[in-house]
Amino acid sequence: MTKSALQIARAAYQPKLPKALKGKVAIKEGAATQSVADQDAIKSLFPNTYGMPIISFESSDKGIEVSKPISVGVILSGGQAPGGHNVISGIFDGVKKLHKDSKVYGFLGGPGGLVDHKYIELTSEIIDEYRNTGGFDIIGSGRTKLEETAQYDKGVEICNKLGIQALIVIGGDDSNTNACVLAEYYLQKNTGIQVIGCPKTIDGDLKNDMIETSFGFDTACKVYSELIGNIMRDANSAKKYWHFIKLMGRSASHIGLECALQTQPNICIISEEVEAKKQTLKEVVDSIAKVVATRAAKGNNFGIALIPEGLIEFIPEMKVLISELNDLLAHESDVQKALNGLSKASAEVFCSLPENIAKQLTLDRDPHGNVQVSLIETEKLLIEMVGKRLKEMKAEGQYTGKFAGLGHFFGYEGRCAAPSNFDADYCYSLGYNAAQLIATGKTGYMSSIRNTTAPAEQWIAGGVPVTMMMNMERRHGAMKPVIQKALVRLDGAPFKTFAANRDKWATDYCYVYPGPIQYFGPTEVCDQPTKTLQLEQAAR
Ligand code: FBP
Repeated sequence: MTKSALQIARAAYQPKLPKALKGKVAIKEGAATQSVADQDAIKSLFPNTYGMPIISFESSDKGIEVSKPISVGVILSGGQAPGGHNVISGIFDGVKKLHKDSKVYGFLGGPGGLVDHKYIELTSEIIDEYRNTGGFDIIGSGRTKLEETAQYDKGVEICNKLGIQALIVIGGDDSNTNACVLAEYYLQKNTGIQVIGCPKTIDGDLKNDMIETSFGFDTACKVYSELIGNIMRDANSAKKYWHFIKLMGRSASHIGLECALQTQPNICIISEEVEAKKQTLKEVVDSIAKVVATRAAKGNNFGIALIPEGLIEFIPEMKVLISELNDLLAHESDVQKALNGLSKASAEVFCSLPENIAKQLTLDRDPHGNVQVSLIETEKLLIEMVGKRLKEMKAEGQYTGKFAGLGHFFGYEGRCAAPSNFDADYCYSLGYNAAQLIATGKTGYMSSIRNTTAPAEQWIAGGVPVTMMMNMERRHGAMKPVIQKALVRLDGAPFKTFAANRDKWATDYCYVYPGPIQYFGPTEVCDQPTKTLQLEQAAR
């Protein structure tokens, strides 16, 4: 296979590990933990994996030793995120270091591979082909939801057949929730199979005190910010278009916020703020039109607006509509019949939407019952509605400019980029660390690497019980235990920094052009973590 010059050079990159993981590793256990909310409910659902201690690793001469080889099964779950291959190479190197005859199996096409017994053994030849590359193509990913005991039992069958003692699920909040359910079940059934999770998602919404960031967020945001910067230059050169750029991120607006901090656009909508202020769709449109008119008054009939993919679900009237549709469509596949069940208010909202957007809202849900927001063209909806509003303003004498809107959607462009140095190091460390969790017999834990704004050498390695991150939420019309999603905090440093600057960015010339990710060169160019992480850590 022909390789690019960068691919060849990048294959030789040796990801950095925290000092604690470099030599022999000793385990330190902290105090018992509890879930972030709904403690009684979570405890009763996870009697074996609730309350376990937080774990940290330290380098020590009397470190963990294993007497026999370790066999591990790896699953990539959900949307691609840069660095997945490095997690797997970290796992591989970690178990091989513990015992040279250890084996890593990869289940093909996501969690479905475990159930259908589709797998390959990952040899060093295969692993070496994928080090420091983007994508999940080493074994593929999928969104099959592991939620039935029959699926768990099929997993036991294949693990016993291959001698697998532990599964590592590399996934987002939903996949890690399922991994924890699996860990609990395997303990209850005395299968001897451990389950460890790794925090993945470009969306950045799987984070908390112990998980500082999900992998892939850093690289994806850098790719989008490069593209936004390029469009800013174009806009500022041609001075004739308003670019409405929708950015991936199923629910939370972390990606939009991070890209705004990196590029300083004229407008960036933060869904969580829209929800907190209970803004209607009309109010969101009015606020955008106001900035367009203010810029036009200064002769600037161009600009950049960042729109988070999940916005539509945070606008109160839309949220109610979508939640009703989710429940109705979970029980009724005939869309027309399902629509008849809408409340009067939601039916009115539904009818007021442009036909294409209304249709997009009724498309198939993902396996977790969520509406697939990446398929909803919010950027086009806003261009259309802002255009209409500006016409009204013109008629009222409040606007004299020209408005030509162009829509973009950046999502898939960033999910498989070659991981930045940060993600390459972070992912490799997460994987290597997961191997230590397995060697210490842990299950129901997520691999955790902290202190990530410091040089990698000083990162803190360990494990956090997944039950600690859980609360009860309504899913598919019923209350379920799930990892609490981390939305943008309006009292957090990243949002506050954005809010303090956005009025200036709206009207003045403040664009920043981050340029492409750099893999080789000075550390201030190549190794910077996201602004979100830097601001959050600085505020601690
Ligand atoms: P994960 O939560 O599984 O990491 O996926 C996130 C995501 O990239 C979202 O940003 C996006 O809405 C969704 O996946 C798209 O899903 P698909 O790849 O199935 O089109």
